[in-house]
Amino acid sequence: DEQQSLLLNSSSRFSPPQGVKLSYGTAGFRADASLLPSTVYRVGILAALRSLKTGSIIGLMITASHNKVSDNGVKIADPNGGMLSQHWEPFADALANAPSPQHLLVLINEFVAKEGILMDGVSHAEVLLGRDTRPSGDALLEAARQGVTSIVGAVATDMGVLTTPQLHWMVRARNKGVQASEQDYFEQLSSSFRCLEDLIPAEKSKLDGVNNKVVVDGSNGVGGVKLKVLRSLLNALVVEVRNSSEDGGVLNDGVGADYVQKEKVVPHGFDSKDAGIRCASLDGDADRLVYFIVPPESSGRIDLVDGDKILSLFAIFIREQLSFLNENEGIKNSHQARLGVVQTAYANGASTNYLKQLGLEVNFTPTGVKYLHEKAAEFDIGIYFEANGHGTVLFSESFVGWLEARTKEISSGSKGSEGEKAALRLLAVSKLINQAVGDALSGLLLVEVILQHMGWSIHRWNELYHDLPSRQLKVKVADRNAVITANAETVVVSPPGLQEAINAETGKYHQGRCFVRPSGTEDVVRVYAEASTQEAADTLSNSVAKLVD
Ligand code: NG1
Ligand code: ZN
Repeated sequence: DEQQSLLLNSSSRFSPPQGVKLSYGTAGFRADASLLPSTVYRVGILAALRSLKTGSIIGLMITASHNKVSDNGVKIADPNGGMLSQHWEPFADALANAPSPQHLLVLINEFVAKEGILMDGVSHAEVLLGRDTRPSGDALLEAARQGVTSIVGAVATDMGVLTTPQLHWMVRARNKGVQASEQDYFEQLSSSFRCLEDLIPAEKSKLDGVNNKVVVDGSNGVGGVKLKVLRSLLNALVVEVRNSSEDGGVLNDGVGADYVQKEKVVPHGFDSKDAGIRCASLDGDADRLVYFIVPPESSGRIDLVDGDKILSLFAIFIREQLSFLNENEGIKNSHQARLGVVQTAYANGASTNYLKQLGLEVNFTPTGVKYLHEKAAEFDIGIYFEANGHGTVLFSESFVGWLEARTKEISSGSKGSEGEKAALRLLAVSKLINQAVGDALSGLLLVEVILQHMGWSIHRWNELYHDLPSRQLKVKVADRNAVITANAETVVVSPPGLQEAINAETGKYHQGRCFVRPSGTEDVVRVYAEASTQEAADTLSNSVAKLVD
């Protein structure tokens, strides 16, 4: 019929690369861009089917994040703006690796039958397409569009060049039936930021050591471009953007959040003239954010203020607001909100200790945003961050509903009690911080306004606790999946004996901690070690790397 011939016809234009096996992984498909047209086309088909199945709008983002400019990738945003449901991942793998159009058709027909997807030609499907600034993005977007429209009744809407979190935000907003243009995104972020600024305690706003300027490294990508639009809607905050895509530098080359966090060195475009000022780095698609300080002496090293410290800052602020709510509202109005924080094993041990000392509930999940996000969604307010700077703050619908009801009672003009102000602040945070995925732009605005609220400089913030020295290594092995872990990847269960050997090594070091796990995005086993000195962390990681090899 019409559908079958449409698929056969369009798929014959996109032959899969020979001898390459692709896997959806924790961050979608990623590879050298020249290998990807057929994969992106097929993910377009998958997105259209997902839209038919869910009766909702789906997102398709073309990006390879912090990877090199010649790479690209593709991932799906589900109706709520989160990652593709895990039970569709095997289908994504099968589609990408189907050797011929005929195989592809069989796979699609089987899957459609199994999932009970209605392909009556009448049902409507819509996929929002976005891409980052990579030169290969244009052609891959066209492949995605052809994939989507090879399903009868499906339309593809090109949203243009976007950050990854912007596309996720739009998908979520469209499915909630609210305004979802890029302008709406900027309006929501800037208005909730201004609301938080207006609620800064008067005595805090003029403290020493706090200035209203931040200098941002855009990784030569899309984030800097969007940040320039956003800053035009703010007045009190001065944002200087460097390494923006139109500046001509190479994407992610010696710049960006991944580089700064892993190498702990000054990115291109920054030098000792920036010593002591507040600096931040975004990654290539602006879903990661880290801060850093250039020290006065020109060693080339930086003081890193990573995702763990961003999490800690958010946790302090939110905990303070919750305690104002509880103190001032008494039992009658009080909604005992459950606050939880979520980390992975890569979180610096000093951050975990600090959060526990604050009396917070700290949870651990395996690496991968989807796991952290899912755990954080169990709380009224769930804060999650990876050390690399990907994270956000999730608010439960019931708690947002409570905040909305509570703040409606507040007569405009009189911002009343501390409890009322706290409710207004929390509601503004829920609008500022992206509820779909980690978002460097909304994260940056929240960090900035909290620092102003506290009257803190970046130095004061960085002094919350001192990171334990750590070292991360990669080991190439014959089969990385021979390493099987448990307890949020902190223990090796297979091969037998490996964990005992790791324990024996780790036990030799003061404050030693070490774990190994297979990477979800690279063909390596990662080794992470922490100890009381850098030398000890280095030696521990090296000896454990030998055990893995
Ligand atoms: P893998 O390759 O599974 O370690 C890396 C990052 C993750 C996450 C994903 C997705 C580290 C140690 N791992 O995963 O945190 O960001 O990429 O991009 O940073
Ligand atoms: Zn990214």
